[in-house]
Amino acid sequence: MADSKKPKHTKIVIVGLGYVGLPVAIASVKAGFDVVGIDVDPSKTKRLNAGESYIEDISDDLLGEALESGRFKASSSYDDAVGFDTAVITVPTPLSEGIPDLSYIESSGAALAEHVTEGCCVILESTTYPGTTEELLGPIIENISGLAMGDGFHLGYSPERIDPGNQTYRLENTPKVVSGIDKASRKRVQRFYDSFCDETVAVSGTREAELTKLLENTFRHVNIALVNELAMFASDLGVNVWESIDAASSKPFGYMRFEPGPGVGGHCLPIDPSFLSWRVQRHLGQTFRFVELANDVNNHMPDFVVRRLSSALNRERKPLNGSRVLMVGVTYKPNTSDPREAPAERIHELLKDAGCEVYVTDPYLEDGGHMGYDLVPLRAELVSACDAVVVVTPHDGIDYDLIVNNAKLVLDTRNKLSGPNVETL
Ligand code: SAJ
Repeated sequence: MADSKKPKHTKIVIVGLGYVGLPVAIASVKAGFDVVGIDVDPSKTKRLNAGESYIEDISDDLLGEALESGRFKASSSYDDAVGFDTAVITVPTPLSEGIPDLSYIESSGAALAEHVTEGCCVILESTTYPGTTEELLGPIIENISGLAMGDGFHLGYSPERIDPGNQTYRLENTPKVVSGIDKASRKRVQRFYDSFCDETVAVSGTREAELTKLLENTFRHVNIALVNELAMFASDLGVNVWESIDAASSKPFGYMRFEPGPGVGGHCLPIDPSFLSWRVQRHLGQTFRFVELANDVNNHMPDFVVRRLSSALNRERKPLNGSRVLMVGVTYKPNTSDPREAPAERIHELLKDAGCEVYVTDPYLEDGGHMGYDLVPLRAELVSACDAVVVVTPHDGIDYDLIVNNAKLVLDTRNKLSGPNVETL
Protein backbone atom coordinates (compact mmCIF):
# COMPACT_ATOMS: atom_id res chain seq x y z
CA MET A 1 0.00 0.00 0.00
CA ALA A 2 1.42 3.40 -0.93
CA ASP A 3 2.62 5.24 2.17
CA SER A 4 0.98 8.33 0.77
CA LYS A 5 -2.46 6.99 1.79
CA LYS A 6 -2.74 8.67 5.14
CA PRO A 7 -5.23 7.12 7.57
CA LYS A 8 -8.64 8.73 7.16
CA HIS A 9 -9.11 9.23 10.92
CA THR A 10 -7.42 8.42 14.21
CA LYS A 11 -9.60 5.77 15.80
CA ILE A 12 -7.60 3.32 17.90
CA VAL A 13 -8.91 -0.03 19.09
CA ILE A 14 -7.23 -1.87 21.97
CA VAL A 15 -8.26 -5.53 22.26
CA GLY A 16 -7.80 -6.91 25.78
CA LEU A 17 -8.03 -4.46 28.70
CA GLY A 18 -5.66 -5.97 31.24
CA TYR A 19 -2.28 -4.98 32.72
CA VAL A 20 -0.99 -4.29 29.22
CA GLY A 21 -3.99 -3.14 27.20
CA LEU A 22 -5.46 -0.60 29.59
CA PRO A 23 -2.24 1.46 29.90
CA VAL A 24 -1.93 1.49 26.08
CA ALA A 25 -5.57 2.63 25.79
CA ILE A 26 -5.14 5.46 28.32
CA ALA A 27 -1.84 6.58 26.77
CA SER A 28 -3.52 6.63 23.35
CA VAL A 29 -6.33 8.85 24.68
CA LYS A 30 -3.75 11.21 26.22
CA ALA A 31 -1.99 11.31 22.82
CA GLY A 32 -5.20 12.63 21.28
CA PHE A 33 -6.64 9.52 19.65
CA ASP A 34 -10.26 8.36 19.81
CA VAL A 35 -10.02 5.02 21.62
CA VAL A 36 -12.31 2.04 21.92
CA GLY A 37 -11.16 -0.62 24.36
CA ILE A 38 -12.62 -4.04 23.64
CA ASP A 39 -12.75 -6.80 26.22
CA VAL A 40 -14.82 -9.98 26.13
CA ASP A 41 -15.51 -9.63 29.88
CA PRO A 42 -18.54 -7.30 30.19
CA SER A 43 -17.91 -6.83 33.91
CA LYS A 44 -14.57 -5.21 33.02
CA THR A 45 -16.02 -2.87 30.39
CA LYS A 46 -18.87 -1.95 32.74
CA ARG A 47 -16.43 -1.07 35.54
CA LEU A 48 -14.24 0.96 33.19
CA ASN A 49 -17.15 2.94 31.73
CA ALA A 50 -18.21 3.63 35.32
CA GLY A 51 -14.75 5.08 35.99
CA GLU A 52 -13.55 2.15 38.10
CA SER A 53 -10.05 0.87 37.28
CA TYR A 54 -9.11 -2.70 38.26
CA ILE A 55 -5.45 -2.19 37.27
CA GLU A 56 -3.23 -0.67 39.98
CA ASP A 57 -1.06 1.18 37.47
CA ILE A 58 -4.11 3.04 36.10
CA SER A 59 -5.80 5.11 38.82
CA ASP A 60 -9.49 5.96 38.77
CA ASP A 61 -8.42 9.58 38.23
CA LEU A 62 -6.45 8.70 35.08
CA LEU A 63 -9.37 6.63 33.82
CA GLY A 64 -11.78 9.44 34.71
CA GLU A 65 -9.76 11.94 32.67
CA ALA A 66 -9.90 9.61 29.68
CA LEU A 67 -13.66 9.19 30.03
CA GLU A 68 -14.20 12.94 30.50
CA SER A 69 -12.29 13.61 27.27
CA GLY A 70 -15.13 11.87 25.48
CA ARG A 71 -12.51 9.95 23.48
CA PHE A 72 -12.51 6.69 25.42
CA LYS A 73 -15.05 3.98 25.82
CA ALA A 74 -14.90 0.32 26.72
CA SER A 75 -17.02 -2.20 24.89
CA SER A 76 -17.56 -5.93 24.65
CA SER A 77 -18.69 -5.71 21.04
CA TYR A 78 -16.32 -5.76 18.11
CA ASP A 79 -18.97 -3.77 16.22
CA ASP A 80 -17.51 -0.78 18.06
CA ALA A 81 -14.24 -1.39 16.21
CA VAL A 82 -15.78 -0.29 12.91
CA GLY A 83 -13.70 2.31 11.09
CA PHE A 84 -10.55 1.91 13.18
CA ASP A 85 -7.21 3.23 12.00
CA THR A 86 -4.90 1.20 14.26
CA ALA A 87 -5.73 -1.79 16.46
CA VAL A 88 -3.49 -3.21 19.19
CA ILE A 89 -4.07 -6.79 20.36
CA THR A 90 -3.03 -7.34 23.97
CA VAL A 91 -4.75 -10.62 24.83
CA PRO A 92 -3.36 -13.35 27.10
CA THR A 93 -1.22 -16.16 25.70
CA PRO A 94 -1.29 -18.88 28.37
CA LEU A 95 0.21 -22.34 28.29
CA SER A 96 -2.18 -25.30 28.25
CA GLU A 97 -0.42 -28.47 29.44
CA GLY A 98 2.89 -26.88 28.47
CA ILE A 99 1.69 -26.00 24.98
CA PRO A 100 1.32 -22.35 23.88
CA ASP A 101 -2.37 -21.47 23.69
CA LEU A 102 -2.82 -18.84 20.98
CA SER A 103 -6.59 -19.20 20.86
CA TYR A 104 -7.16 -15.67 22.18
CA ILE A 105 -4.95 -14.24 19.43
CA GLU A 106 -6.85 -16.32 16.86
CA SER A 107 -10.31 -15.35 18.11
CA SER A 108 -9.55 -11.66 18.59
CA GLY A 109 -7.74 -11.50 15.23
CA ALA A 110 -10.72 -13.09 13.49
CA ALA A 111 -13.24 -10.80 15.18
CA LEU A 112 -11.15 -7.72 14.43
CA ALA A 113 -10.63 -8.81 10.81
CA GLU A 114 -14.33 -8.21 10.12
CA HIS A 115 -13.57 -4.51 10.50
CA VAL A 116 -10.16 -4.37 8.81
CA THR A 117 -10.36 -2.03 5.84
CA GLU A 118 -7.78 -0.75 3.37
CA GLY A 119 -5.16 1.30 5.16
CA CYS A 120 -5.67 -0.17 8.63
CA CYS A 121 -2.80 -1.14 10.89
CA VAL A 122 -2.92 -4.12 13.26
CA ILE A 123 -0.30 -4.51 15.98
CA LEU A 124 0.18 -7.58 18.18
CA GLU A 125 1.66 -7.07 21.67
CA SER A 126 0.85 -10.43 23.25
CA THR A 127 3.88 -12.49 24.15
CA THR A 128 4.34 -15.35 21.69
CA TYR A 129 6.90 -17.36 19.79
CA PRO A 130 8.71 -15.99 16.72
CA GLY A 131 6.55 -16.34 13.61
CA THR A 132 3.13 -15.86 15.20
CA THR A 133 2.45 -12.40 13.73
CA GLU A 134 3.26 -13.35 10.15
CA GLU A 135 2.31 -17.03 10.10
CA LEU A 136 -0.83 -17.02 12.27
CA LEU A 137 -2.35 -13.56 12.78
CA GLY A 138 -1.64 -12.15 9.32
CA PRO A 139 -3.31 -15.01 7.38
CA ILE A 140 -6.35 -14.95 9.69
CA ILE A 141 -6.90 -11.28 8.89
CA GLU A 142 -6.20 -11.80 5.17
CA ASN A 143 -8.70 -14.66 4.89
CA ILE A 144 -11.52 -12.73 6.55
CA SER A 145 -10.86 -9.21 5.28
CA GLY A 146 -9.90 -10.24 1.75
CA LEU A 147 -6.98 -7.81 2.00
CA ALA A 148 -3.30 -8.71 1.73
CA MET A 149 -0.98 -7.96 4.63
CA GLY A 150 1.39 -5.21 3.61
CA ASP A 151 -0.48 -3.99 0.52
CA GLY A 152 -3.97 -4.03 2.06
CA PHE A 153 -3.25 -3.46 5.74
CA HIS A 154 -0.15 -2.84 7.82
CA LEU A 155 0.84 -5.48 10.36
CA GLY A 156 3.43 -5.37 13.11
CA TYR A 157 4.57 -6.64 16.50
CA SER A 158 5.63 -4.66 19.56
CA PRO A 159 6.38 -6.57 22.77
CA GLU A 160 4.94 -5.27 26.03
CA ARG A 161 7.28 -4.29 28.83
CA ILE A 162 4.69 -3.33 31.43
CA ASP A 163 6.03 -4.16 34.88
CA PRO A 164 3.01 -4.06 37.23
CA GLY A 165 3.67 -2.04 40.37
CA ASN A 166 6.88 -0.52 39.02
CA GLN A 167 6.85 3.07 40.26
CA THR A 168 9.78 4.16 38.06
CA TYR A 169 9.20 2.65 34.64
CA ARG A 170 5.85 3.03 32.96
CA LEU A 171 4.66 2.52 29.39
CA GLU A 172 5.64 6.04 28.32
CA ASN A 173 9.23 6.05 29.65
CA THR A 174 10.18 2.47 28.80
CA PRO A 175 11.80 2.12 25.36
CA LYS A 176 9.34 0.34 23.08
CA VAL A 177 10.57 -2.22 20.53
CA VAL A 178 8.65 -1.89 17.25
CA SER A 179 8.52 -3.97 14.07
CA GLY A 180 6.49 -4.60 10.94
CA ILE A 181 6.09 -7.24 8.25
CA ASP A 182 7.57 -4.70 5.85
CA LYS A 183 9.13 -1.27 6.01
CA ALA A 184 5.86 0.61 5.60
CA SER A 185 4.25 -1.41 8.40
CA ARG A 186 7.21 -0.86 10.69
CA LYS A 187 7.13 2.89 10.07
CA ARG A 188 3.39 2.93 10.80
CA VAL A 189 3.83 0.98 14.03
CA GLN A 190 6.73 3.19 15.08
CA ARG A 191 4.72 6.35 14.34
CA PHE A 192 1.89 5.12 16.54
CA TYR A 193 4.11 4.43 19.57
CA ASP A 194 6.15 7.60 19.01
CA SER A 195 2.94 9.47 19.82
CA PHE A 196 3.21 8.51 23.50
CA CYS A 197 6.48 6.63 24.13
CA ASP A 198 9.66 8.61 24.87
CA GLU A 199 11.71 6.15 22.81
CA THR A 200 11.02 3.48 20.20
CA VAL A 201 13.51 0.84 19.07
CA ALA A 202 12.92 -0.49 15.54
CA VAL A 203 14.00 -4.01 14.57
CA SER A 204 14.04 -5.42 11.04
CA GLY A 205 11.20 -7.94 11.39
CA THR A 206 8.39 -9.17 13.61
CA ARG A 207 10.24 -12.41 14.45
CA GLU A 208 13.14 -10.42 15.89
CA ALA A 209 10.69 -8.41 18.00
CA GLU A 210 8.88 -11.55 19.17
CA LEU A 211 12.23 -13.12 20.12
CA THR A 212 13.32 -9.91 21.92
CA LYS A 213 10.49 -10.29 24.38
CA LEU A 214 11.15 -13.97 25.02
CA LEU A 215 14.88 -13.24 25.44
CA GLU A 216 14.13 -10.57 28.05
CA ASN A 217 11.88 -12.80 30.11
CA THR A 218 13.97 -15.95 29.70
CA PHE A 219 17.00 -13.97 30.83
CA ARG A 220 15.21 -13.12 34.06
CA HIS A 221 13.75 -16.59 34.50
CA VAL A 222 17.16 -18.29 34.14
CA ASN A 223 18.93 -15.86 36.44
CA ILE A 224 16.25 -16.11 39.09
CA ALA A 225 16.64 -19.90 38.90
CA LEU A 226 20.40 -19.46 39.36
CA VAL A 227 20.04 -17.56 42.63
CA ASN A 228 17.23 -19.85 43.76
CA GLU A 229 19.45 -22.90 43.32
CA LEU A 230 22.30 -21.06 45.07
CA ALA A 231 19.93 -20.33 47.96
CA MET A 232 19.14 -24.02 48.29
CA PHE A 233 22.83 -24.97 48.33
CA ALA A 234 23.93 -22.08 50.55
CA SER A 235 21.38 -22.94 53.21
CA ASP A 236 22.75 -26.48 53.45
CA LEU A 237 26.34 -25.21 53.35
CA GLY A 238 25.61 -22.71 56.14
CA VAL A 239 26.48 -19.78 53.87
CA ASN A 240 24.51 -16.50 53.80
CA VAL A 241 23.61 -16.25 50.11
CA TRP A 242 21.95 -12.87 50.64
CA GLU A 243 25.20 -11.34 51.83
CA SER A 244 26.96 -12.70 48.75
CA ILE A 245 24.21 -11.30 46.50
CA ASP A 246 24.58 -7.90 48.16
CA ALA A 247 28.34 -8.04 47.68
CA ALA A 248 28.07 -9.19 44.05
CA SER A 249 25.62 -6.34 43.43
CA SER A 250 28.42 -3.90 44.25
CA LYS A 251 30.01 -4.80 40.91
CA PRO A 252 29.16 -1.92 38.56
CA PHE A 253 29.48 -4.01 35.37
CA GLY A 254 28.96 -7.57 34.25
CA TYR A 255 26.49 -8.44 36.98
CA MET A 256 22.75 -7.88 37.48
CA ARG A 257 20.96 -8.39 40.80
CA PHE A 258 18.34 -11.08 41.17
CA GLU A 259 17.05 -12.40 44.47
CA PRO A 260 15.97 -15.86 45.65
CA GLY A 261 12.34 -16.29 46.52
CA PRO A 262 9.54 -18.77 47.09
CA GLY A 263 9.26 -19.38 43.35
CA VAL A 264 8.38 -17.46 40.18
CA GLY A 265 4.82 -16.32 39.60
CA GLY A 266 2.86 -14.10 37.31
CA HIS A 267 1.54 -14.82 33.87
CA CYS A 268 4.84 -14.14 32.16
CA LEU A 269 7.98 -15.64 33.61
CA PRO A 270 6.55 -19.05 34.40
CA ILE A 271 5.12 -19.12 30.88
CA ASP A 272 6.98 -17.02 28.30
CA PRO A 273 10.27 -18.94 28.26
CA SER A 274 8.34 -22.13 27.57
CA PHE A 275 7.01 -20.53 24.38
CA LEU A 276 10.60 -20.46 23.15
CA SER A 277 11.48 -23.96 24.28
CA TRP A 278 8.28 -25.30 22.73
CA ARG A 279 9.03 -23.63 19.38
CA VAL A 280 12.61 -24.92 19.38
CA GLN A 281 11.45 -28.43 20.28
CA ARG A 282 8.59 -28.39 17.79
CA HIS A 283 10.49 -26.95 14.83
CA LEU A 284 14.04 -28.11 15.44
CA GLY A 285 13.52 -31.17 17.58
CA GLN A 286 16.00 -29.73 20.06
CA THR A 287 15.72 -28.92 23.76
CA PHE A 288 16.24 -25.38 25.04
CA ARG A 289 18.01 -26.72 28.13
CA PHE A 290 18.34 -23.43 30.00
CA VAL A 291 14.58 -22.98 30.06
CA GLU A 292 13.86 -26.56 31.05
CA LEU A 293 16.36 -26.38 33.91
CA ALA A 294 15.14 -22.96 35.07
CA ASN A 295 11.55 -24.19 35.06
CA ASP A 296 12.58 -27.20 37.14
CA VAL A 297 14.48 -25.14 39.73
CA ASN A 298 11.88 -22.39 40.05
CA ASN A 299 8.99 -24.85 40.20
CA HIS A 300 10.64 -26.62 43.16
CA MET A 301 11.02 -23.52 45.31
CA PRO A 302 7.62 -23.92 47.02
CA ASP A 303 8.67 -27.44 48.08
CA PHE A 304 11.95 -26.01 49.38
CA VAL A 305 10.08 -23.38 51.41
CA VAL A 306 7.86 -26.02 53.03
CA ARG A 307 10.91 -28.20 53.70
CA ARG A 308 12.63 -25.31 55.45
CA LEU A 309 9.51 -24.57 57.50
CA SER A 310 9.26 -28.23 58.47
CA SER A 311 12.89 -28.21 59.65
CA ALA A 312 12.37 -24.99 61.63
CA LEU A 313 9.29 -26.37 63.38
CA ASN A 314 11.07 -29.64 63.92
CA ARG A 315 13.72 -27.81 65.92
CA GLU A 316 10.87 -26.68 68.17
CA ARG A 317 9.70 -30.31 68.35
CA LYS A 318 6.60 -29.41 66.37
CA PRO A 319 5.45 -31.46 63.40
CA LEU A 320 3.95 -29.68 60.42
CA ASN A 321 0.83 -31.74 61.00
CA GLY A 322 -1.42 -29.74 63.28
CA SER A 323 0.77 -26.63 63.29
CA ARG A 324 -0.97 -23.29 62.80
CA VAL A 325 0.73 -21.28 60.06
CA LEU A 326 0.09 -17.73 58.85
CA MET A 327 1.12 -16.92 55.26
CA VAL A 328 1.83 -13.22 54.69
CA GLY A 329 1.45 -11.95 51.09
CA VAL A 330 0.22 -14.41 48.46
CA THR A 331 0.03 -12.45 45.19
CA TYR A 332 2.73 -13.16 42.62
CA LYS A 333 5.00 -10.30 43.59
CA PRO A 334 5.10 -7.35 45.99
CA ASN A 335 2.70 -4.42 45.58
CA THR A 336 0.49 -6.03 42.99
CA SER A 337 -2.88 -7.73 43.45
CA ASP A 338 -2.39 -10.35 40.73
CA PRO A 339 -2.45 -13.83 42.27
CA ARG A 340 -1.92 -15.70 38.99
CA GLU A 341 0.67 -18.48 39.03
CA ALA A 342 1.81 -17.21 42.42
CA PRO A 343 4.10 -19.70 44.24
CA ALA A 344 2.02 -19.05 47.38
CA GLU A 345 -0.73 -21.21 45.90
CA ARG A 346 1.55 -24.26 45.81
CA ILE A 347 2.97 -23.50 49.26
CA HIS A 348 -0.57 -23.27 50.65
CA GLU A 349 -1.49 -26.57 49.00
CA LEU A 350 1.59 -28.35 50.40
CA LEU A 351 0.97 -27.00 53.91
CA LYS A 352 -2.67 -28.11 53.83
CA ASP A 353 -1.64 -31.54 52.54
CA ALA A 354 0.79 -31.80 55.47
CA GLY A 355 -2.05 -31.17 57.91
CA CYS A 356 -1.32 -27.53 58.77
CA GLU A 357 -4.02 -25.10 59.82
CA VAL A 358 -3.24 -22.30 57.37
CA TYR A 359 -4.33 -18.68 57.53
CA VAL A 360 -3.56 -16.08 54.84
CA THR A 361 -3.23 -12.32 55.14
CA ASP A 362 -2.66 -10.07 52.13
CA PRO A 363 -3.82 -6.43 51.91
CA TYR A 364 -3.84 -6.68 48.10
CA LEU A 365 -6.23 -9.62 48.00
CA GLU A 366 -9.93 -8.82 48.42
CA ASP A 367 -11.25 -12.34 48.10
CA GLY A 368 -9.23 -15.48 48.70
CA GLY A 369 -12.21 -17.80 48.56
CA HIS A 370 -11.71 -18.94 44.99
CA MET A 371 -8.09 -19.80 45.88
CA GLY A 372 -9.17 -21.76 48.95
CA TYR A 373 -7.46 -19.21 51.22
CA ASP A 374 -8.73 -18.51 54.74
CA LEU A 375 -8.14 -14.78 54.33
CA VAL A 376 -7.74 -12.91 57.67
CA PRO A 377 -6.62 -9.43 58.75
CA LEU A 378 -3.12 -9.15 60.26
CA ARG A 379 -3.58 -9.10 64.04
CA ALA A 380 -1.02 -9.47 66.85
CA GLU A 381 -3.13 -12.04 68.65
CA LEU A 382 -3.34 -14.23 65.53
CA VAL A 383 0.41 -13.95 64.92
CA SER A 384 1.19 -14.96 68.51
CA ALA A 385 -1.30 -17.83 68.33
CA CYS A 386 0.43 -19.30 65.26
CA ASP A 387 3.30 -21.74 65.44
CA ALA A 388 4.96 -20.05 62.45
CA VAL A 389 4.59 -17.13 60.05
CA VAL A 390 5.80 -17.48 56.44
CA VAL A 391 6.45 -14.20 54.60
CA VAL A 392 5.90 -15.10 50.94
CA THR A 393 5.20 -11.74 49.22
CA PRO A 394 6.50 -8.75 51.21
CA HIS A 395 4.16 -5.96 50.11
CA ASP A 396 5.03 -2.44 51.25
CA GLY A 397 2.90 -1.21 54.10
CA ILE A 398 2.58 -4.50 56.02
CA ASP A 399 3.37 -4.09 59.75
CA TYR A 400 6.47 -6.30 59.86
CA ASP A 401 7.35 -5.09 63.38
CA LEU A 402 4.04 -6.51 64.58
CA ILE A 403 5.00 -9.85 63.00
CA VAL A 404 8.55 -9.97 64.39
CA ASN A 405 7.43 -8.80 67.85
CA ASN A 406 4.65 -11.39 68.20
CA ALA A 407 5.69 -14.43 66.18
CA LYS A 408 7.24 -17.54 67.67
CA LEU A 409 8.96 -18.27 64.37
CA VAL A 410 9.16 -16.39 61.05
CA LEU A 411 10.34 -17.95 57.78
CA ASP A 412 11.09 -14.96 55.58
CA THR A 413 11.42 -16.10 51.93
CA ARG A 414 12.54 -12.62 50.79
CA ASN A 415 15.07 -11.54 53.44
CA LYS A 416 13.05 -8.46 54.34
CA LEU A 417 12.83 -9.00 58.11
CA SER A 418 15.38 -9.50 60.88
CA GLY A 419 15.22 -10.74 64.46
CA PRO A 420 16.19 -13.69 66.66
CA ASN A 421 12.98 -15.49 65.66
CA VAL A 422 13.45 -14.80 61.92
CA GLU A 423 14.93 -17.32 59.49
CA THR A 424 15.44 -16.50 55.82
CA LEU A 425 15.86 -18.77 52.76
N1 SAJ B 1 11.29 -12.72 41.12
C1 SAJ B 1 12.22 -13.33 41.95
N2 SAJ B 1 13.47 -12.81 42.04
C2 SAJ B 1 13.83 -11.70 41.32
C3 SAJ B 1 12.89 -11.10 40.47
C4 SAJ B 1 11.61 -11.63 40.39
O1 SAJ B 1 11.92 -14.34 42.61
O2 SAJ B 1 14.99 -11.26 41.46
C5 SAJ B 1 9.95 -13.30 41.00
C6 SAJ B 1 8.84 -12.31 41.36
O3 SAJ B 1 8.57 -12.36 42.74
C7 SAJ B 1 7.67 -12.86 40.55
C8 SAJ B 1 8.34 -13.43 39.32
O4 SAJ B 1 9.73 -13.59 39.65
O5 SAJ B 1 7.02 -13.89 41.24
C9 SAJ B 1 8.22 -12.55 38.08
O6 SAJ B 1 8.46 -11.21 38.47
P1 SAJ B 1 9.20 -10.20 37.44
O7 SAJ B 1 9.11 -8.85 38.04
O8 SAJ B 1 10.54 -10.72 37.10
O9 SAJ B 1 8.41 -10.29 36.10
P2 SAJ B 1 6.84 -10.09 35.82
O10 SAJ B 1 6.19 -11.41 35.64
O11 SAJ B 1 6.20 -9.15 36.79
O12 SAJ B 1 6.93 -9.42 34.41
C10 SAJ B 1 6.06 -8.37 34.08
C11 SAJ B 1 5.19 -8.89 32.94
N3 SAJ B 1 4.19 -7.95 32.56
C12 SAJ B 1 2.95 -8.07 33.04
O13 SAJ B 1 2.67 -8.89 33.87
C13 SAJ B 1 1.95 -7.13 32.48
C14 SAJ B 1 6.07 -9.17 31.75
O14 SAJ B 1 5.26 -9.45 30.59
C15 SAJ B 1 6.95 -8.00 31.45
O15 SAJ B 1 7.81 -8.33 30.36
C16 SAJ B 1 7.81 -7.70 32.66
O16 SAJ B 1 6.93 -7.33 33.73
C17 SAJ B 1 8.79 -6.61 32.40
O17 SAJ B 1 9.09 -6.37 31.21
O18 SAJ B 1 9.30 -6.05 33.40
